[in-house]
Amino acid sequence: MSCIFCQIISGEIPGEILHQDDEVIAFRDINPRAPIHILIVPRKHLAALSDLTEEELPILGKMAGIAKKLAEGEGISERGYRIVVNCGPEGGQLVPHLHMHLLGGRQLSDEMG
Ligand code: DGP
Repeated sequence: MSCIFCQIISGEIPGEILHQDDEVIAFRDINPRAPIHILIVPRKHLAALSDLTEEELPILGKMAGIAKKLAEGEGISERGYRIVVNCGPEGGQLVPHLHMHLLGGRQLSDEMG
């Protein structure tokens, strides 16, 4: 199994896990770009947003709901935060396993790219 996120999901390599259920797990990013930087990841190996079928799309809503709850738990709901899904090479996706970034805890740049 070579996918780094699949290895974290299986427990083969450690991650600071903040949420897990039957479909999704969330853990802190190893290279945080903000004081709070959490990755929300489906357990199923889905490569990228562009690969999702119509049937798989609802996982994104579930991931966003978990991001919302994690932001509440981290105490950044009022201040605000950003969720980001990078897709493919030009989208800056380095890990080919669908994931959502939750970033917050500082004023984020208004640059979107
Ligand atoms: P992206 O560029 O959207 O594919 O972001 C991938 C993120 O994954 C990046 O911010 C760093 C993070 N990451 C890579 N390897 C590991 C790891 O082994 N553990 C954790 N916790 N995060 C990782």
